Amino acid sequence: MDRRIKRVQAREILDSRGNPTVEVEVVLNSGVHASASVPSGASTGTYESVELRDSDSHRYGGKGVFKAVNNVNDIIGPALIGQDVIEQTNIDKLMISLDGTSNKSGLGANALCGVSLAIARTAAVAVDLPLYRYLGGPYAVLIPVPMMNVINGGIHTLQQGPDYQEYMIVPYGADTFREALRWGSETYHALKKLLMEKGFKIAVADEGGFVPAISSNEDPLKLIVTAIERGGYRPGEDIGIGLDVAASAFYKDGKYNLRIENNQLTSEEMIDRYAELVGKYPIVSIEDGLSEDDWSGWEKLNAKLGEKIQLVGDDIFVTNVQRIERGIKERVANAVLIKPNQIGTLTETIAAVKMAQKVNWRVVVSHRSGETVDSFIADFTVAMGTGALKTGAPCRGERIEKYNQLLRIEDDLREAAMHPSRETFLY
Ligand code: 2PG
Ligand code: MG
Repeated sequence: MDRRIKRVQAREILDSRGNPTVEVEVVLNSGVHASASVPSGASTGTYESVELRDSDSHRYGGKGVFKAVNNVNDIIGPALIGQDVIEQTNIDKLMISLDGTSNKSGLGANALCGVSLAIARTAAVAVDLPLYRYLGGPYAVLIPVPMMNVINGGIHTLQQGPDYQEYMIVPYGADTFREALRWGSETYHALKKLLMEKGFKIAVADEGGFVPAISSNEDPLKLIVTAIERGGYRPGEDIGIGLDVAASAFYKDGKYNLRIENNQLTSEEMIDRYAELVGKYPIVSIEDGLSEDDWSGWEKLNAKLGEKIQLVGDDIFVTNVQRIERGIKERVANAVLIKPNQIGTLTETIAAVKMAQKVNWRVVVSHRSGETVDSFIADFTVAMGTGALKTGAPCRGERIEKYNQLLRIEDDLREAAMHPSRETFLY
């Protein structure tokens, strides 16, 4: 089989929010071809690689991606013709040098990411392996626990819900992924019923979670505990709770501005609040509890809660090895969120995962709030053996597709499939 690259073709497609994004198809001399598409964030970290947009106000409010598409079609693609598609690392390195900047503002992280993921998927087809096996090898057998975002707030609801961006359920007590998904879905439906009984309008936000118009950031936790019980599960035994506070979004001049509470808190007050919440509710994970610039606050947060729960850095680390390295040295967290498009290439994403795993940090692979039906991250999570994936509520096709792909992988692995033990989430 001739694995050399014949053509790399990008196009502008739409993501789940109806905004443009990049899709890339790779064609080999043999005729084998495959494609991948790039997701897009809303609560984007300041230090993420640059997502190139056209800024042409006549198209999609300036969000068009023709520039990134052209960079693939005119610059990256021609440079890759004739390369063996399994040379992922060399291809990624070549793209990084073609881009020539430290933040991918040259060609666009969306351009690089689309190509990088499409190269991996095409290579997997060329060697006739499922993507997770191609990337992870024969011992990639750990299926993740899903972290399912069932109540949405913050930017993802255009500030119509709570200040905290994501309230997730984490069905870590299930023995298989199939069971975990069922527990999560049943709890989601119990929550829907509960919200209806309480007179809330039922609408879902970008990631499929509900958006109750609520006046407290703590009330969603109470609702979720009730929903878990009504679903027939034990809070803290079968299903825990995870938060993505996305605190960078409401951090200004050294204070955390909680809109619905009409309250401004210091880092210390936020940390005390988390300690209190962890005492009251079965919270097993807090992501971005503090801002991307509040390193000293993070250090204190980790000193206080890092032995008890998972503290995940998203905006503060942005899948960037330099920032993760600093985080490890300064002991600011015990886990990292991983999003391939935050950094740009698959090779850099894998370096970030490995750096965290080397010091026994937890790794949570993540979708973006603007998604496509591409399920790359499901395979990637298994390939890397991270044990955790957050990809929204069990609702909306672009979220469900990742969960469905994990069902397929679990079936494909048969007896070899392994699942994180309950203790993984209970420190
Ligand atoms: C996050 C993500 C995904 P966004 O903050 O973790 O949930 O949101 O893609 O908007 O950055
Ligand atoms: Mg986040």
